[in-house]
Amino acid sequence: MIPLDHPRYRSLVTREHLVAMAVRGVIAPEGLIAHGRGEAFDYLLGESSTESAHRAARCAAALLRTAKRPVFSVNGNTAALAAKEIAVFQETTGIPVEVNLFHRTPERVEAVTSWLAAHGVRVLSGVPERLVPLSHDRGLCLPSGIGAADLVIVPLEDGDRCGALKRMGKTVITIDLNPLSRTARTADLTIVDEVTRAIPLITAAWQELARDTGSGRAAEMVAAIDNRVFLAEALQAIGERCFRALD
Ligand code: PTJ
Repeated sequence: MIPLDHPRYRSLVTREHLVAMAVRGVIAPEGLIAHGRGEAFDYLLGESSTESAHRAARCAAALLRTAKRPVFSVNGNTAALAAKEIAVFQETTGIPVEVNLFHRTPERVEAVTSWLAAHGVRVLSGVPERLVPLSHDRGLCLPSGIGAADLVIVPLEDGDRCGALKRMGKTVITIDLNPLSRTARTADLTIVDEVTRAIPLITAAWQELARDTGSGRAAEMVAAIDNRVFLAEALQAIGERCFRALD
């Protein structure tokens, strides 16, 4: 039992939830380690969304609104942490959701899909094919989903898929607390923020842009995106917070 007055209450409750999700097979055991890395960066960022992350989320909404066939790619950690937020995002934007796993087994695909469905997410189904040129199972995707997408959101993932998707001509948005990760540096746009905070920011920005229909604002925002600026701002935020902690 975690006491309510524990200074790290939220973090401990999340950890407990993720352990339960690992027992159910929604997240891989390795996902617990990935969460720990994310927590460390979130600690350094102050565990709240920076002004820079808010701007990046608005750019993500602009990219999504100008895309022709965007798809939201969901892995075990993202599903376990943010199923509710993904359901609201999908309800608002109508963007399809596909499950894509690194530690892929039929049982885990089913566990992640059921968990998402239980929270109201409509998950794409079909027979996956190895369409993304990778030697591991993240290369498997649905021809009508990620296979046909012009833009893919790949939260919480560090590896080679982002580069492979870009070489296929797709635009990639990621959500990653580590501004130095390979994926964060390779993506067209990185929101350096915690996934449960970042997804609602994108949803809200989508709604805000919807009120601007016809103004061409989304296209202007897309043209101005410079991902290196967002990464540099995140590193600066981390640095400033570290120095303030010493005062
Ligand atoms: O479910 P699977 O089989 O597809 O596997 C998922 C994991 C997460 C195990 C797999 O994608 C993996 O190993 O990821 P990495 O390489 O550890 O990368 C995860 C990235 O997400 C790291 O850069 C972390 O800092 C970051 N991260 C971790 N937790 C969060 C996060 N970013 C945003 N929000 C989080 N809650």
